[in-house]
Amino acid sequence: MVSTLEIKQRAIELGADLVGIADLQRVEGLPTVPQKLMEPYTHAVVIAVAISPDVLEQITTEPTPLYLHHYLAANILLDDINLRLQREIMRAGFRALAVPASQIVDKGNWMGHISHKATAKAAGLGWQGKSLLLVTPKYGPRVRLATLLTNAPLEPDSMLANRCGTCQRCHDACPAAAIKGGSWEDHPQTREDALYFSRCVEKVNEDFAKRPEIGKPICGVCISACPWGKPK
Ligand code: B12
Ligand code: SF4
Ligand code: SF4
Repeated sequence: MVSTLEIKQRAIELGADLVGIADLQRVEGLPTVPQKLMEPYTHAVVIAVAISPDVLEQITTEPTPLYLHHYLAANILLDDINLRLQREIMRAGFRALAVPASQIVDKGNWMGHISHKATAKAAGLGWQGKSLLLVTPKYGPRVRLATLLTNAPLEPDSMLANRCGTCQRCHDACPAAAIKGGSWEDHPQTREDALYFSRCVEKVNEDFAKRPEIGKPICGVCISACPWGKPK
């Protein structure tokens, strides 16, 4: 047997800063790759690794090489923790699938296997802000995320309400003017409801990823602008 408490403690011991459990019924209908990805599973364990505010404070209008390295290192840590949790859950006799932190598997539609933001919201780690990022009360959007799908009978956490309020800082800071600034209680119906999606895609792929010192579709400006989790 593997208990909810054991899984959570293990995730923190391995280096996660936050961990939550989602009942997958909460994200029924979420598009995934492949479409039936969630079918064998009932729950998601969602982990977050905090991004250093010191790294992000250097970002105002564009990504830095330091952020690039930090982003890559955080992805490795997330995948490592997730793989170890997967092995422990499987040893206890359950199915488990560690979804990669940052893999794009449908480049035409810009999708990973499953949206970690959607599972993290369902696991009570935070809300989806106007930037479309997952915003946590403690670290704001300064977290990277990963999801583990399982059929182990775990106890789900409660979800959090949206706390963006009248704030528009990510909207004002975006170098591509991609954030529409709309609000919703749970999640926007489509990415287009939140973003001029192609403007963000173009900025990160055609500008930032083409810079020799960056080379990846990263940005960080909407993360750095958010008041939640920002150093005082
Ligand atoms: C492809 C991708 C991109 C693409 C497309 C982004 C996008 N918004 O989809 C590009 C290259 C543009 C990109 C840019 C960025 N990315 Co990116 N990206 C991904 C990746 C690999 C897949 C995202 C995906 O599948 N989206 C699919 C769409 C459909 O989902 P969504 O964006 O979450 O939004 C919808 C759902 O969540 C939905 N929803 C929520 N609950 C429910 C429930 C139901 C039933 C339904 C139907 C829908 C629903 O509401 C939204 C509209 O439908 C993820 C890793 C992962 N596997 O999650 C990282 C990820 C989303 N990226 C991340 C980050 C940080 C960024 C950037 C800031 C760049 C950077 N690293 O500096 C920007 C931010 C852009 C933005 N404002 O959204 C982080 C976000 C962390 C956080 N705190 O939220 C992630 C989770 C990586 C990680 N491991 O942490 N990214
Ligand atoms: S990642 Fe950059 S370009 Fe995309 S929405 Fe955020 S601030 Fe704008
Ligand atoms: S910057 Fe403001 S509006 Fe944008 S996600 Fe953070 S709290 Fe929400």
